[in-house]
Amino acid sequence: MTPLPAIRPERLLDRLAAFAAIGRTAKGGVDRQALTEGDRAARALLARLARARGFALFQDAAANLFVRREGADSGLPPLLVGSHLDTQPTGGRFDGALGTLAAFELLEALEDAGLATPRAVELVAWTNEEGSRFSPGCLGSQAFAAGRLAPEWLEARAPDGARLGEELAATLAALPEVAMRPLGTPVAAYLELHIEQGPVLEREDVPIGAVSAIQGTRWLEVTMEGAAAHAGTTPLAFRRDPMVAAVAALHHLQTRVMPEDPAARLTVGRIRAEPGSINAVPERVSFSVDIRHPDAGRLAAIEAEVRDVCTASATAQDCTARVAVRFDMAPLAFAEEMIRAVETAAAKAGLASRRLVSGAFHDALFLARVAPAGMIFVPCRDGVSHNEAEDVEPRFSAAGATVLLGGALELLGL
Ligand code: HGY
Ligand code: MN
Ligand code: MN
Ligand code: MN
Repeated sequence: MTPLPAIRPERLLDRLAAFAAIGRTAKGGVDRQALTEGDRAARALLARLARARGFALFQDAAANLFVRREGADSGLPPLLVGSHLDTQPTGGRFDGALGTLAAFELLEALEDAGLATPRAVELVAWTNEEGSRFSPGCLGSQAFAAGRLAPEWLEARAPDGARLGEELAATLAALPEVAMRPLGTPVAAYLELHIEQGPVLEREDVPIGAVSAIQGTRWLEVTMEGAAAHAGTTPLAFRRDPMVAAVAALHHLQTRVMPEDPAARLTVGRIRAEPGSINAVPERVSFSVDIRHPDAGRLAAIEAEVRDVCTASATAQDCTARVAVRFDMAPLAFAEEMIRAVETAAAKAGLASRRLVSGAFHDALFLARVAPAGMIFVPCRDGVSHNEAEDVEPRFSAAGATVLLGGALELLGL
């Protein structure tokens, strides 16, 4: 009887440390933004580790990177496990990396045990989950689910001016020996381990979250336009100042939306004035609005409120306002059998679990469009994420990887 595979926690922690060193920031976080040299270095390390274990490697036109351990019937769609390697500009060591490296640990545990699985098991590292360098987020998993890379995405520009098309080509070219495969190959099921990025599990001292749903997300880009003018000579009555309009709109949004609806999340993370000169009234002010809500109707209502407030604030300053939707993901409920597979795996490992809704979006949102998808959460310290102080206790990293392996065995019927 082949012994059941087991996670080797110290090996997982070593891998996490090795990847955390790629793009490490002075404060001990990670800056490994999508399609940068750091992202390419992390992909190269994963490819090296995979080749050393004899796993097959593939990538697709969206630069999603796959590591495949063959199964008894190579014609069957694989079980897919994974997450992302790209990070926020001041990101943490675990957001994305934990799920990706726990998936690699899963493949190694299967290999160490010599366990023949009925179908292949594949790890995936999705391209540009974060969306902070290039919009939209979840670009790789969206392209995979749609079976196509939207041409307009290739024109996306990073704050440093880089064009996504070139960065994508450079990333593909950085792994020339990795075989290409079509976008959107069939998948039997998808399972992702991720840190909760919120306070619930830690506060309740529960090691495993069986994610029941993911709330909706909508990203808006607001552009207010007025007239550039001299800071010293232009009296108030002659000004058409988009900064005054933007500040009025932001004040309304920040003092009304979340206080009036505790389930709503509204974040303005980026604001830019052009030409950005200290002694010129700006011609243009643009800012980002990240809206989250578990209810699709409320998400739409908040977008409408943003539009109304921005138009009114701009008009009051004899300016104009444009609001573009950059990213739009409806709330998603995971299938009951996938939530149960996570709960069963946790119970078999003797770990307490509880269901919860994800406040963050994830690649699993798009995988759920093409296959049964599920997510496992583990606690992160103080619920902090998208912050260099992000931290996870080693016991929770091991617990998450154990449940990922257990969930995979459940889904494989083993
Ligand atoms: O923004 C998000 O929800 C994800 O963490 N990138
Ligand atoms: Mn993430
Ligand atoms: Mn993130
Ligand atoms: Mn994610």
